[in-house]
Amino acid sequence: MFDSISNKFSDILRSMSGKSKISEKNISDAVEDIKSALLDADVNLRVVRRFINRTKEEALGDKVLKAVDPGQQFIKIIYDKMVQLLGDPDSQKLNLKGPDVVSVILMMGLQGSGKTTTSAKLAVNLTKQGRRVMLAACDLIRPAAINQLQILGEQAGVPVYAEPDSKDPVKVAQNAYKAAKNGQYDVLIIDTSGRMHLDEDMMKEIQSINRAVPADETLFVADAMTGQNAVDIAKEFEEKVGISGIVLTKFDSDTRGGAALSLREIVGKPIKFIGVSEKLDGLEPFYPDRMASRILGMGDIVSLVEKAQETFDEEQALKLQKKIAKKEFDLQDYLEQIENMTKMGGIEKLIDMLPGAKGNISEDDIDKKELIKEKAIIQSMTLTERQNIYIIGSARKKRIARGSGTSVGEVGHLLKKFEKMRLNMKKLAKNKKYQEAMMKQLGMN
Ligand SMILES: Nc1nc2c(ncn2[C@@H]2O[C@H](COP(=O)(O)OP(=O)(O)OP(=O)(O)O)[C@@H](O)[C@H]2O)c(=O)[nH]1
Ligand SMILES: [Mg+2]
Repeated sequence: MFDSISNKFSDILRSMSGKSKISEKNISDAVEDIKSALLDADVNLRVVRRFINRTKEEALGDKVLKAVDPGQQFIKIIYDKMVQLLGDPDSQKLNLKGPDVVSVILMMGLQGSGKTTTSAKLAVNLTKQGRRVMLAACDLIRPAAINQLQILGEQAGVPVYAEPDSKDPVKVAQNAYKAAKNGQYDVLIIDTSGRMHLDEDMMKEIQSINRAVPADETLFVADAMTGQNAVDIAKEFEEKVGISGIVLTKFDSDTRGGAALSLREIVGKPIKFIGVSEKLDGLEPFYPDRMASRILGMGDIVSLVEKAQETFDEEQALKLQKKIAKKEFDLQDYLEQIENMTKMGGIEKLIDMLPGAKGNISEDDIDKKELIKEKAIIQSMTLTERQNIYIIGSARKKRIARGSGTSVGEVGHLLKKFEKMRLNMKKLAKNKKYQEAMMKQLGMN
């Protein structure tokens, strides 16, 4: 799977990871290579453009150019953007009602995309989660369709509702829903017919079924090998019926990756599952981060990315240490640290890395709610006030409290706390052990 695009990405990223210095030209060249790799993989042009713009903007910033290990930072950006392109980490969950009501999953997609197989796979999956599942055979177009679902249902160990003589899939869906309700099933998966190409009858049929038996999940099933063709089809389904999630099948075959990389961005709906074999256990939840690692062709990408984050944090910590050493740490720096909090790891991680700071900066100092309030207070100060808290008298305190929606007492509290913290930091900076550790890190001994 993804062999071609993976090899290309892996080559590009490896060539960058070896570099200790990276120029703007290096980055532009690498981004161009990435662009052509994506186009070769049949990724939708709009998606390619957006991906490239997002990446280039960030990659050309200081975070890469001025980093100690620019190659790693570059790889991290590509990885992060790739994960973002593929979806949110929690998006693969199905939205089903509680177990005492019937939830409906409607399968839709072109002929041969894998709707029937995926219906049975989902049945197995949900049964394992303790759900009571029923399948509904609403493909009345292809003669063997009902029989196929019945065989799969038997393998999956779930009942199949079918009316072999009916010509009306909407009626069958309604009756299936009643049967599911009466039989106390809690999930009804409706298999529908596919056509070679999109046609109006097909859309009308699906719309009517969805109107008669409103679905909790409308899953668009697409063959991963169809490339960006799948995008136009998906858009049509999204417009006419509404898609709640995407299933990409046949990931076990050699797909170039176009559909996987285009669908989420264009349709704006999450990929929830991927089909990885013809067998009934061949359905996996879709994890954007794992897929990104696969596409980028680097088994070790996650550890590389973590390391890049660490290096970045270390650089930040180093800057902070220099300020503390020079006793220049002010409220403006403190505000920046608070803003770091919103990023993962944030200040806790920085504090961890300042030798001896843990224990001297108490847990109390990193109470998140408190920090949000503090941020508002500092933001209501002028830059001069932030740099020199001693000019803040009672009139200024009043103004700051009003501006930040806090009280004069709270402003005073922050100032006192900050003074204490800075005093501790100064003490720390005088501490011999700390100095030695810091000198070593700053490369000054
Ligand atoms: N290798 C592989 N084959 C799959 C996968 N999903 C489906 N298939 C195969 O693809 C073919 C078509 O699958 P179906 O489930 O019948 O597709 P469908 O969308 O129901 O097709 P129609 O009912 O004709 O519209 C079958 O041979 C399946 O075994 C998959 O994830 N991997
Ligand atoms: Mg089918």
